[in-house]
Amino acid sequence: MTQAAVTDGFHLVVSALKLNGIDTIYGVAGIPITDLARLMQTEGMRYFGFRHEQSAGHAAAITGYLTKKPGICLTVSAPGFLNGMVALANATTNGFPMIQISGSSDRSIVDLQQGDYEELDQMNAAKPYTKASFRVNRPEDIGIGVARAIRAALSGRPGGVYLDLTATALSATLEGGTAARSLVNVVDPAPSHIPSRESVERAISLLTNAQRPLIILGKGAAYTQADDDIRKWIERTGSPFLPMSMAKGLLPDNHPQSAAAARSFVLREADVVMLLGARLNWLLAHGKGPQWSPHAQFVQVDVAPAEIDSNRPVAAPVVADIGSAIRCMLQSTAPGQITPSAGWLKAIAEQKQRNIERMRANLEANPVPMNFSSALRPIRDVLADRPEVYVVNEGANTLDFARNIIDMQLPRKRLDSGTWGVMGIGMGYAIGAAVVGGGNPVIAIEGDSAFGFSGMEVETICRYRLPIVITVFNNGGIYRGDEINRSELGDPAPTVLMKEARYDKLIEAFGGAGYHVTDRETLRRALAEALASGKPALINCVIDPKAGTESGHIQHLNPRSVLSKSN
Ligand code: ADP
Ligand code: TZD
Ligand code: MG
Repeated sequence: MTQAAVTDGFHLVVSALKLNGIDTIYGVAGIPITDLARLMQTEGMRYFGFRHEQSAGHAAAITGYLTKKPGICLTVSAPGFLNGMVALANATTNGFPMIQISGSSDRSIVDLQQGDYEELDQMNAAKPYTKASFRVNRPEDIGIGVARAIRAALSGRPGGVYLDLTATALSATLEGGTAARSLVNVVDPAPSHIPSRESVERAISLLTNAQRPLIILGKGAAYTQADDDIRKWIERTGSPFLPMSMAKGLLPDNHPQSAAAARSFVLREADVVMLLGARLNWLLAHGKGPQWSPHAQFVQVDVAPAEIDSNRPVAAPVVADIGSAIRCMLQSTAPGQITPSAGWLKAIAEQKQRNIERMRANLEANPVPMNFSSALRPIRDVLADRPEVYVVNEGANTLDFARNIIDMQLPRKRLDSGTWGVMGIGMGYAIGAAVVGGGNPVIAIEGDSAFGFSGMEVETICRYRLPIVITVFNNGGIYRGDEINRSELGDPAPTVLMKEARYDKLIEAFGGAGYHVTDRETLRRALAEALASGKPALINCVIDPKAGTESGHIQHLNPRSVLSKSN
């Protein structure tokens, strides 16, 4: 920081962030942070102004995931703060490092509930949804407040942190020398966690004795950026692996050891399962039930000690950061020491072949109107030659089909609804990836319902001229567009959306390229043209309203009334 005779809270926030290598901010301006956003730009930071704080927050969260530096979302008080909170809570749930910074109203009035402009006790409201929640009341504490937020977001299991900046602290002045001394350069904010030798030996011994090992890669493994060592480890063990959705591409989906096309089979039959940065939550049926062998034993590598034994007993916990753990394991395992049985590998290969044949038939079909598989076919083909493109994906059927059909070849290119299965990440993640993703383009594959949650950010995409192509899978509804209307008042059924909606017109309003496609070949051409242009585009893909299933692949989680006439 250049030492002025006197400075203020606004300047201190900017200096504290810059000192720690943070140069990108997403937010919505207003009292009391408008001048902060302005100052960020004049001080050389990139500030991206959104239409809704939730999308700004999602952009920040995915920035954290992709860069391993906390993504920053800047909001106004009370309602702006709350709008951002879904994204901050989602970041915490997914383990993405993010800091939401919100301005707050006069504390003396807020605390006595005397009805200030945008009054809310934000720090306490944020606590249940964050890793940590701090408030800065004095300008001289801004440096340490930012430092605590950065360390809390990045260390251990990463997550969302809330940092409350009172209007008073922002506008207060401070003598230049005192201000400079108050700033903190955070040293080693995410220190390595080296595993204990015993834990590594226990894990290796279990894997060495396994007949039917399986390695499950989660987004914790993708986040770590230990890509080469993880690949070496998988190849050294010769074990089949399954990527969770955001870990797709950590090793390419066409890697011979990938068991993705035999998922149910390997989950049911594996005798030793190594979890690498993946939780045994609902996405893995909690490790229980008919999907799993009751005799399977687990190795779990995770930086969060309390994650171990969360759903099933873990025989070999390795509490460590994945990079360090894998390095130790590679050092302690000779080539050929861990060898899956030949029968196991053969059975998986056969199972894979059967499923690949079945999928091929679906991908060859060319129905009119398009269904999910046939619309994904041209996207799959285009992406096969463009591995650097980011894929953002949300919806129900649109998510399930795309996850299975779109192969990923590079790590951290697939960004999706994640642990909560949340709708609304679409445009925020797409913008974040376009901003920090090295200039690579983004294809957002969106259900028509999912798109609606953040659709207004199309204006943001056009304003910043980002290379984002949005494909809206328009089946006229949540899950399906053909629900029979049972209302005697003539209201549309709960899952129905407008079938004739022309989402392509939306982007045209802001100068982007709109396409309306009803068949596979037109979609292929539109996508190629849009990607080649490097400009914002939206392709409205008309999908058969009857093509999907209610709740997609998670129907078993959807309670149905046993008494209702509708069943
Ligand atoms: P997925 O949804 O892909 O299965 P999860 O989000 O459920 O993945 O699990 C990710 C796990 O990875 C979390 O338990 C988290 O604590 C862990 N994790 C995140 N970063 C690291 C890291 N650097 N080293 C070890 N574990 C990590
Ligand atoms: N609200 C939020 C924030 N997250 C959610 N997951 C939901 C509501 C419930 N929900 C789903 O779980 S998927 C979905 C909703 C509303 C949308 C599915 O419709 P879609 O996809 O058009 O996006 P498909 O292709 O029609 O299935
Ligand atoms: Mg839909």
